[in-house]
Parts: sequence; C-alpha cells; structure tokens
Amino acid sequence: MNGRSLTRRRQAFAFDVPSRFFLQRVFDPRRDSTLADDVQRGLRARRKRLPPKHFYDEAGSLLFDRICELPEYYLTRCEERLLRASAAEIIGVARPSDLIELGSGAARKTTLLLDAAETLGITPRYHPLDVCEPMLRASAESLLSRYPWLEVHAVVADYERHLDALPDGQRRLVAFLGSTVGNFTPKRADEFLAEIAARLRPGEHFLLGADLVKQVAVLEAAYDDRAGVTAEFNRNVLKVINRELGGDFDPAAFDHVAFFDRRKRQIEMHLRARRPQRVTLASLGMTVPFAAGETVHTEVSRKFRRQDLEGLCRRAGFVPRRWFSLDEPAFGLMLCERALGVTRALRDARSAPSCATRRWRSRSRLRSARRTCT
Ligand code: SAH
Ligand code: AVI
Repeated sequence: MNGRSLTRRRQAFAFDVPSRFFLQRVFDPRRDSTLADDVQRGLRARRKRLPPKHFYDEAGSLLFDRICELPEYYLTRCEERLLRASAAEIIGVARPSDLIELGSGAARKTTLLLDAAETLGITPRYHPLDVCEPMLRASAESLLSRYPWLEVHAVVADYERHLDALPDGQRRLVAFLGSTVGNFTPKRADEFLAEIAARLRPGEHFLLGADLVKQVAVLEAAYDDRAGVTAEFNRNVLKVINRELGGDFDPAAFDHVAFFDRRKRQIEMHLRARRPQRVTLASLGMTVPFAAGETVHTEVSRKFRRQDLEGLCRRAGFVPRRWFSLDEPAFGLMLCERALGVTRALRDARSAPSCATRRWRSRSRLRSARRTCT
C-alpha cells in the first residue's frame, strides 16, 4: 500500500465503484467498538492489558503492511512462498464458489489463490472480512482491477463478535492467514475455530496459515525490528485511545518490549512505562496511574507445531486434508474439510452464541444498565 493514505485511495475509488463491489457494514467501528469496554477493563486490571484488534485503525493497518516488508518479519514471505507452491492444490481440492478471508488486511497473498482459481477455470466470489474499512476498500480496488471476472463482497465486521455474518455460498473456502490465529489465547482459538466449523457445511473447507516454533533469536527479531516499525505499531494503540477516548497518552513515554516465552510458545508484546505517570481518558472520566516500568500487555503471537494445529482443527470439527510447510524459517498451512459428523465442539458452538459474543452481550447489558443508572 506504499504508505499512501487509504482514505485518499477510497475517495478516488468512490468515483468508479464498479458493480462488482459490494460492502456490508455489520458494525460501525465508531459506534459499536469494544474499545471503551476493553480499555476500562484492561487498564483497571492488576496486570494491564489491551486486546490487539485495536492496533488496526487506518494508520495501524498501514504500519502492519510495512511490517510485512521488513527483513526480520519472515511470516508474510514464508506464507507467500508456501501459497505459491500450493495454491493450485488448495483450490483444486476446495473448488470454492466463495472465498472468504477473515482479517484480510491488504489481501497481499489472496492473489495467489485467485490466480490458481483462474488457471483452473474457477471464478469464486471474494468476501474479505476485516475491522478496517479503508483497508477493505483499498484491497478490493486492487483485486477488482486485476481480475475482470471477480466480484468482491466486503464485510466490515469484528470476527470475534460477528461470525454470524459469515457470508453464505454454495461451496465456501474460509481462509485465515498470516498466523492471526496466534493472536488468540488457546481457549479463544478453540472457540473461534469451532464457531467457524459450526457455520460451514460438511465438505466446505478451511485454510489456516500459522507460524511454527523456531529459534528464539529469529522469533524475537521479527517482533523487534531494527527500523522500529513494530515498536511504532505497538504504540499505535495508545494513539487510537487518545483519538477515540480523549486520552492524553504520551506514546514516547512507553518502550516497546517483545520476547518469546518458551513455556507458552508465544511472543508477547508489551508497552512499558518509562517513568511514573498518570493518563487521563476524558471520554471515560478515568485516570490511569502507571508506575515506572509497569507494562501493558498488548499482544500474544503464539507459535505452533504441526500437531498443535492438527489438534486445534480436529477439536473444532474439521478434518485436516493437506499440510504444506517450509522448514527455514518454519511456517505451515493446513487445509481442512468440515467434518461430516457433529462433534461436541460443533454442538456447543451451535447451541450457544460464542463466548466472545456472550461476553460482549453481557458487557453491553452492563453498559446500558450503567448508562440508565447515571
Ligand atoms: N491476513 C493478512 C493480515 C493480517 S493482520 C495477512 O496475512 O497479511 C491482521 C488483520 O486482521 C488486520 O487486517 C486487522 O484489521 C484484522 N483484524 C484484527 N482483529 C480483527 C477482528 N477482531 N475482526 C476483524 N478483523 C480483525
Ligand atoms: C496479525 N498478526 C498475525 C501479527 C503477528 O505476527 O502476530 C501482528 C504483529 N504483531 C507484531 N508484528 C506483527
């Protein structure tokens, strides 16, 4: 996206929105965002934390796109290499009428799947789903000009709460790439995949791209690059809070910290206060004290082994069909088919809204109760 403002691109696009492009807003990030709740809970906690989805406003999405180009951040290049080698087989097995991509971002690697489809004479509709609308529009624009046959039905949604908006289709392939599954805790990853499986029909497919465990030095360099782009990405969440919640965070007063926890097999990103400070969040009427050295945990990025991914997919109700991997640096792609039978995870995911949805609903109820009381 070469750093150009996505909003400017969107304005240019608005003049020639082709009939092959549709955009559905399942939520309005400015109105229905969980940011206020997440900040109230996360910054009041004994160990302060913020969920990673709030990195991705327009600036954060562009920063992530720059991360993908960094020499240290091997993930995107590895997945790209793997997809280049395996896309024909993936598309040949899944034969999708609809390609749904969760957390599609710049959709850099989607072209490899669409190229393979084109070669095989398959013309799936593409459904990118992301919280970042400017990025959805920019990526759609570039895909529509590349593929004259393509229809793009973009969905602005929070996949943690809006999986009920998973587009329908005759024979869907749901892709979750970039190792974004690693940004979930183990429990949330289980719930999330089970919810996807519950929404697919037997015979439909799920493609999961995930980073694999490797030498600590390689992992840590990928999350603490020399140019400081990841540090800027990490601090971006403070800028989002300042803008959306009337905060007065000084991002320069926080250090970027990233390390690999061998036991949990995860990179952790934190922001560490350089000095004691008090931050005011005007819209929430809240003041947050920080001791020098105190941290806010902003992201986990779990690293997997093949057996971890197989277990994750099977527990959710998928049958792994193909495994593609690279050794150096290690990265894996698992193509699964939705199982025929109904597993316990599928029954649970179907009989109740996801835990995240339940948590969100009860928090919303709490919020409106609070509003009514004050
Ligand atoms: N899949 C792309 C982008 C990965 S970055 C790749 O492999 O390069 C993670 C993407 O997920 C971002 O585009 C971000 O906006 C999106 N995202 C993060 N949390 C989300 C959520 N809860 N719901 C929807 N999209 C989310
Ligand atoms: C989107 N996600 C998979 C990235 C990752 O590697 O966990 C986000 C990221 N965080 C720091 N660098 C990149």
